[in-house]
Amino acid sequence: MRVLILGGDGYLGWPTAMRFSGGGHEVGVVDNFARRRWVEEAGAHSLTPIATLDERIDAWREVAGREIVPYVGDISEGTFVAEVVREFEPDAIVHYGEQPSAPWSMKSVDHAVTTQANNVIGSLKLLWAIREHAPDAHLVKLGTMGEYGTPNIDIEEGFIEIEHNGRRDTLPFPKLPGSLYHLSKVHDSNNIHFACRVWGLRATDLNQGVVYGIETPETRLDERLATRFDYDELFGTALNRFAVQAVIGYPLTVYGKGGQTRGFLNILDTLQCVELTAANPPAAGEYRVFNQFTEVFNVGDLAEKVRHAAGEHGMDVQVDHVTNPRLELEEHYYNPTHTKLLSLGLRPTLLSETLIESMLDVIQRHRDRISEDVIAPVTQWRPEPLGQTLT
Ligand code: NAD
Ligand code: USQ
Repeated sequence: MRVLILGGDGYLGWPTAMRFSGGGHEVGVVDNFARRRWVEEAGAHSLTPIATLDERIDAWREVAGREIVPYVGDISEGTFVAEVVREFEPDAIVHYGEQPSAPWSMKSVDHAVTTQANNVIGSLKLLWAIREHAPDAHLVKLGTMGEYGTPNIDIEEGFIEIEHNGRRDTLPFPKLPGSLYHLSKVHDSNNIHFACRVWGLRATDLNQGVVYGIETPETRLDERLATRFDYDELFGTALNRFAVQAVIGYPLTVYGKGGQTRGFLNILDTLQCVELTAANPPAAGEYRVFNQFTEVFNVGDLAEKVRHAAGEHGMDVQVDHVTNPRLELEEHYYNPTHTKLLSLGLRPTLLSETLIESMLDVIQRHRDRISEDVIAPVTQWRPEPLGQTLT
């Protein structure tokens, strides 16, 4: 299969590129290095030292004897992505190439506009490129569980059967995202659904939960193949941040009561899910939604798990309840369905003490690179905290 990976220099994109390439597929990666710039502008950096994309590709050739073709450019600008799709002739396109941080999207009007323009225009240009140059290609698009928000009913996989005034229909599941970033993914989903309904494209929207983990079998092959790992308030995600905080004895930053409940998955399972999805494409005109996570935790319990595993490692870790910078429900019902990837053969990598301890080991190795200054949450959802009532 010819697989084009948009965002192939990122946290998830680079390991995905190596996985497909190692599996014998022809791989192209597209990136404009925006993530590297955004993190640097925030005064932060990846915990793991990361090679340039060219160095990574050279190292992969040396280690695996395989080529990965780089395309450097911005998918939201001009005709760049159309030219790449025309030249590469992909069978599958894995689209990770977006601004992924909720707090970053809430920092200022410029950050909000950049997030939505980058994500929505980039995906829209991609849809036109597929329509014009590769109408049979399968779009595997990374969406987010946060598109649904936290409604007081069970969350289905993309669609819900509704009875209204005596009539029934199956319609897109209602969306109540909690940040302008998450909202950009809702806009994407609507555009992708439209492109399938109206142009007959085929796509799978992967509503992914929060990813954790540092290493994959491929990143371990050579230090130049490491993927990035962020722990700052903007680009670090909950469990990854807690593990870094534990290593340096920084009290774990549970926001508010810590009852916020989310779907989580290991980076190894992101790769498994994307591989399984690409191997099982939908029919022409079909728009599928898979909820991509393996376990549900609330943030407070997650912090306790890290505290306990770190304790076994001889670290004395405190858990702090800091004022929540976000506007979100801190105690709520959460029961999302996630059966479609399991029925394709997903074998979940569940969060264990051993797994947390192995993350702590890797973080220990890079301990000198950790900067405490970028950990505390400063980006507020509202100009002044107005309490935590979400309406
Ligand atoms: P990332 O920022 O590390 O990867 C995205 C990559 O896309 C970056 O390398 C960036 O430079 C590139 N990019 C962004 N805009 C681009 C553009 N206009 N043109 C070309 N390249 C562009 O983020 P990640 O954590 O690897 O996430 C990948 C995708 O998965 C994102 O779409 C994100 O929203 C989604 N996702 C991530 C998580 C998570 O926990 N990491 C969870 C759910 C969904
Ligand atoms: N949280 C804390 N303390 C922290 C960091 C986060 O309590 O130090 C809480 C947040 O308040 C939130 C939860 O943990 O309730 C998750 O926050 P997060 O920063 O780990 O994840 P989120 O902002 O939701 O975004 C991440 C990725 C994004 C992806 C999303 C999947 O950055 O790209 O779309 O996870 S999901 O959450 O399912 O929408």
